[in-house]
Amino acid sequence: MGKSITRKIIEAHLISGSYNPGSEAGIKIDQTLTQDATGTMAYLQFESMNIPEVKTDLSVSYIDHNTVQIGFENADDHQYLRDIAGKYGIHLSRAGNGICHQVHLERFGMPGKTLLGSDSHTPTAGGIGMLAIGAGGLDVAIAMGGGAFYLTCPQVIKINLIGKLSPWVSAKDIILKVLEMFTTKGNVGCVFEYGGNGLSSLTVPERATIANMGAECGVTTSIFPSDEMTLSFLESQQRKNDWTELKADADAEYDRIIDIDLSKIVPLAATPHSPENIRTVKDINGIKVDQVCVGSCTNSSYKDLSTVAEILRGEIAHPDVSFVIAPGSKQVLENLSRDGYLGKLLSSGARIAESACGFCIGNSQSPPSGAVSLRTSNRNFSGRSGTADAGVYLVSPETAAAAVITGVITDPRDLGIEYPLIRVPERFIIDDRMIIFPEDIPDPSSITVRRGPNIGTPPSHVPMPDTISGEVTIKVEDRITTDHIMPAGFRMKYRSNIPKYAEFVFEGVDSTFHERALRIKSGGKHNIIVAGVSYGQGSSREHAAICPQYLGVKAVIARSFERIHAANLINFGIMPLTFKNDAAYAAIDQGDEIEIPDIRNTIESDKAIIVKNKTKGTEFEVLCDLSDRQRKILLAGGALAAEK
Ligand code: MIC
Ligand code: SF4
Repeated sequence: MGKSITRKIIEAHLISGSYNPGSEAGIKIDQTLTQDATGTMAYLQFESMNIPEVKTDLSVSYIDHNTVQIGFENADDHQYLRDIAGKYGIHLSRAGNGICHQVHLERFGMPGKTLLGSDSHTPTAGGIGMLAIGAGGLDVAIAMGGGAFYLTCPQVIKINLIGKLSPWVSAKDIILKVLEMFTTKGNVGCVFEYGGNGLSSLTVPERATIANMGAECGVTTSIFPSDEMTLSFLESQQRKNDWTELKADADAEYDRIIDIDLSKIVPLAATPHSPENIRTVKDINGIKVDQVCVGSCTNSSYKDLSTVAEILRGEIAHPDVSFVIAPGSKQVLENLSRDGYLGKLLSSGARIAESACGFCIGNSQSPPSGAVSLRTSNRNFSGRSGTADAGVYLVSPETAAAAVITGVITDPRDLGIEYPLIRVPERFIIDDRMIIFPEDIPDPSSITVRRGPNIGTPPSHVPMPDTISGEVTIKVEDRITTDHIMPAGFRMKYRSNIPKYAEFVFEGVDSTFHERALRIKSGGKHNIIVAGVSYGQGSSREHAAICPQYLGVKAVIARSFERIHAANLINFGIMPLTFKNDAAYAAIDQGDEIEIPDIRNTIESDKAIIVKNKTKGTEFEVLCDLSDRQRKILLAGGALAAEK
């Protein structure tokens, strides 16, 4: 039997284990990326490993998330990241150079290589044929130190894209279709591998849009072949030598194969408050729109923004619509400017935001109370925009542009104009001077790392106790995202200061959590979180594990977990336990006193884990499928402690 692309790359990078879906394998990581919001913690942990220089082929530190700089905190972080990069042989992409995933695609991504990034949308680089995986900062730090990245060897789902998209339908609509089919739950441990004749009309940035939002389905990653399209993208980036062909064998084996007929896809939208709430744009036609934001790592390419410019043709934004654009990179912005599109967008009243995450993570451009915001980004969880009661709809650039004109949700095919065909330049203006290369640093060892008052210390680790004994501090529903656990937006400036950031755990869900957790901890007891299906959806932020750990959380019992969050919990010594059935979840309440006896022994001997509910006088069994490596980490109280 032939091999999938996924299998070929994993096998070529195996350090431990074998290609055996469902079991743990360790792979070599060629490239890493971090961004500032997860990077400071990743580098604090990297520093504590005492390794003189990164051991990857390439590691890039991007400054793109927290660029608002209200107060000293973000600026302190940037300074710290700059010094760390210089000292340890890391490339630094300065604030203003663009969003990590867009810049990585343009300047560094290479087909066939592995990329590990401390951001859940790292799979964007799957658009160029990389095996690109999102992880917590500690896993990335370990990879920078030359350690393996451990993943559950995935099941590979082949998605054949057949035929051609109709005018006014674009890559965003394809991935919204995929989300409609797969939802945000139940895809942990899978990879989406794309193929089919429809690929011949999909450029690399379009493929990247699709790979980017595979993250919303919860898959390990998404990957495309490397073909002529990939070559011409790399040529446009003056990087043709980075190209290699990459394709699945004709008789490759897959766990599941599905076909999507591109010609049947219509403009779609993810409606509030989940990327899986898919409706056709026609179905929601006419809803009044207050804000339109075009940008984010999903849809901020040259083609995305020039298409919007051409649809608007200088028409001024509807008086009730605030229209914001955030080009994905300095390169995109410069080329839009050269080719006249920036001027067109300006004359349509676009508010030009920095080439950064900005509105997507809710640290700027929050919509008014109760507003409807149409965005080309990838997540519409409640509150993520910075406005608790705003409704965010995720749409294509075409659908976004239509609403800028009409002021209401509009199927762009109803605009009655011809679909603009954009000619993407064969050569972009390339200017890498906003990247500080390791070669630019004359004497790395002489660098003294500046640590402003916002830079804390790496998290400490407490070994697993003999018995977990405490209280259910909070019981939450299904699909709790890391945005619910650890809010970003204007709280994100505390990413490098754990005691401060921990004050905001579950802020939007139950603002008394922090206080109650501290009370339980100071009473010598453990905090236990009880949750529903798909706990920890969304981002890779390990703070959603570190801050609870700081508050004394020792176990999360959920109906199911998302991959990155479960790995982060283990990395910080928190047991991720799964209910065997829904009845057990239903029978437990917030405030119940819980005991998990003899837990060290149980972990070591792989025995069944029994949870005693002392309040209810009942007991039930939970599941925890651990590798030997994970057992060691949990016993030590965390991955760094286990390494020592
Ligand atoms: C996100 O889109 O939620 C983020 C902000 O990029 C996160 C990373 C973070 O929380 O810093 C992600 O996707 O991993
Ligand atoms: Fe940035 Fe948004 Fe992309 Fe996250 S999803 S990396 S916040 S643009």
